Amino acid sequence: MSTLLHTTPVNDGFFMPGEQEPQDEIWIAWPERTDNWRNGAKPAQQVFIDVAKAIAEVTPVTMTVSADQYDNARSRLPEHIRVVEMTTNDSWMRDIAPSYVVNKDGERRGVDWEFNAWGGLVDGLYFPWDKDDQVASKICNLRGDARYRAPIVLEGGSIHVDGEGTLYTTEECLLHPSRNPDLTREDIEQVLKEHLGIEKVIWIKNGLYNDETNGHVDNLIHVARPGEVVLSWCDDENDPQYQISRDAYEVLSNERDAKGRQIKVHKVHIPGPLYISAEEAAGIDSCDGMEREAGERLAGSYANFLITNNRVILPLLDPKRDDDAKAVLQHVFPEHEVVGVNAREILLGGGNIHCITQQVPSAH
Ligand code: KQY
Repeated sequence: MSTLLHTTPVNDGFFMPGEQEPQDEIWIAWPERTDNWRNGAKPAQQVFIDVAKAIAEVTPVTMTVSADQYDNARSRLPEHIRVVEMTTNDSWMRDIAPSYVVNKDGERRGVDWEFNAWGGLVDGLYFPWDKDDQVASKICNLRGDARYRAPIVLEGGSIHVDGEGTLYTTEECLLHPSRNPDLTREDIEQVLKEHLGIEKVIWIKNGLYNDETNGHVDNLIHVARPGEVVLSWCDDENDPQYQISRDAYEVLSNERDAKGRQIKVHKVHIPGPLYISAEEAAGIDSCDGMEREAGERLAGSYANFLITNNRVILPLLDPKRDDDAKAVLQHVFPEHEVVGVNAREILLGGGNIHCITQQVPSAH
């Protein structure tokens, strides 16, 4: 049973730790909707299994799955991965699971944001999204964690925190008219401060080119640790990503974080550019909200990795670029094992490994 709290995390002494901190568990949701995942979602399911197995070697994994797919998921996942029945509208745990906050006394609570499928009736990707919006509360309930219902629309993939007072986000997403049109930048900062215990917000202008989430920050950058960020880069002046990455670099290198540090930026070149093939597009059912036409540019990024305990789970997306990306990350995380998973099938659904996972930090 989970208690709904009517105070705020910051008033209660809670803050969100960075992803580089120790974790107790990772949550993932089994993919099945055929207007997002091609060929009956079978190829995506295999990749979700690969990701879950790579994580489960260092961190316990719970997979949620619909009643219809329960037997399939249970039989295809190894026993040590917990499978629980839960209805969702799709499979983006980063955006629908709670953002966990902890305090100095070893307690942990969930922050449950309002979810509107990346834009609601303005430019959301699907309707309805009510089951996704219930996921954070259901996870808190199953785990027995107390929960705060935050008063704004927000997805976990639209923020990165360093756990020492700094939050990174994009103007493109958090100030988009489809999220919280009645709130100013200052109002949003205030809610973030109250709910995540942060002191400073670093606003990057835009997210990755053609990202259907309205520019989630987790597809453009990744916070490696306080004061160090991995940034998606592009060397081709004719690629629309070129200027987006340079603008982000400009902001990151001129800002100081909450503790006054200069931010060290590690550049990782984007894969591709990558596009949906005719064969891939033909395997996806038509949908009103999501563009899945042959030739559509995919928002591919190596920054969309997951840090989980002593591992980094990296999406492999392009044989011409994968090795370089892996080398950059191994350099940024010398103490971690960087494990690559072929992740094009997740990318076809509009996100990547960071987007399909949500961590429960250890509390001590
Ligand atoms: O956290 C993310 N960047 C989620 C991607 C969602 C894509 C929906 N099709």
